Amino acid sequence: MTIWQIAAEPAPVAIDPAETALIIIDMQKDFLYPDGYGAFLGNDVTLLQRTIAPIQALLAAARQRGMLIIHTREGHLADLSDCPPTKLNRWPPGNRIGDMGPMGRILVRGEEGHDIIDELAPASGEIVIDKPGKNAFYATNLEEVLQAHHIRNLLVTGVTTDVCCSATVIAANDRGYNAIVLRDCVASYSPERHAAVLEVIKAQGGIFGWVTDSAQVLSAISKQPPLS
Ligand code: TIU
Repeated sequence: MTIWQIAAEPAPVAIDPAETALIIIDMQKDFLYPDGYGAFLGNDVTLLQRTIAPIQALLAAARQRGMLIIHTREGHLADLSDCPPTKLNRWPPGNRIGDMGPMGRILVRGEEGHDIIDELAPASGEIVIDKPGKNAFYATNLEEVLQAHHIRNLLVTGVTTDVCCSATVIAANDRGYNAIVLRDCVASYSPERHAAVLEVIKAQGGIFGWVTDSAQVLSAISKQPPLS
C-alpha cells in the first residue's frame, strides 16, 4: 500500500492517497471576482486571488493521479427558501443574498457570480456540491460521497480560511475525517483571521487537523506511483 508522508504542523502526517480527496471550497466568482458578494460586503477580493495558481497546480496533479476531486459552491435557491432569515437579513438591503449585483443575483444558484471561477472550472465527472451553509456537510450529500469513495482524509483548499474552510474542517473532524489544510491554497479577506484560524487548527497537537502547503503535497504525490 502506498502511503504519503507529508511534512505538516503540528506533526508530519501519513495518509493513504486512495483514501484522500481534494476538496476545493467555494472558489466562486462571488468571492474572488470584483463584482461579487465578497466585494459587496466591503472586502478586498484580491487577498483571495493568490490561492488560484497553487490550487490550479494541485488540481492538475490530483487529476493526473485520479484522486477524488470535490468542488463546493455556497449558494441558494432562486426563491431563497433554503436561506435562513438570520443569514438573509444580517446586512442592509442592496447587499443581501439574492440582491442583484453585476454578476447576477448574489449567491443564487445558476447566476454567474455563483459559478466557480474560470481558472478552476470543474472537469466533467468531477463532483460539485451545492451547499446552503458555510460548513460543506450541512444540508448536502458530502458525507455520503466521502463514504461511497472510502475517503478518510481531506486536502482542504479554497475560501475563505476563517469562514467556509474553517466551518468545514471543524465539521469534518467531528465526523472522523482527517483535515489537512494547505496554507497557500486557502485565504481570507483578513490575513490576521487567516493566520489565527490556521493556529487554532494545528493547536493542541492538531485539535482540528494539520496545516501544510501545496509544495509538501506535490512533493509527496511526485514520489509515489499513480493509483492503480
Ligand atoms: N464572507 C466570507 O468570508 N465567506 C463566506 O461567506 N463564505 C465562504 O467562506 N465560502
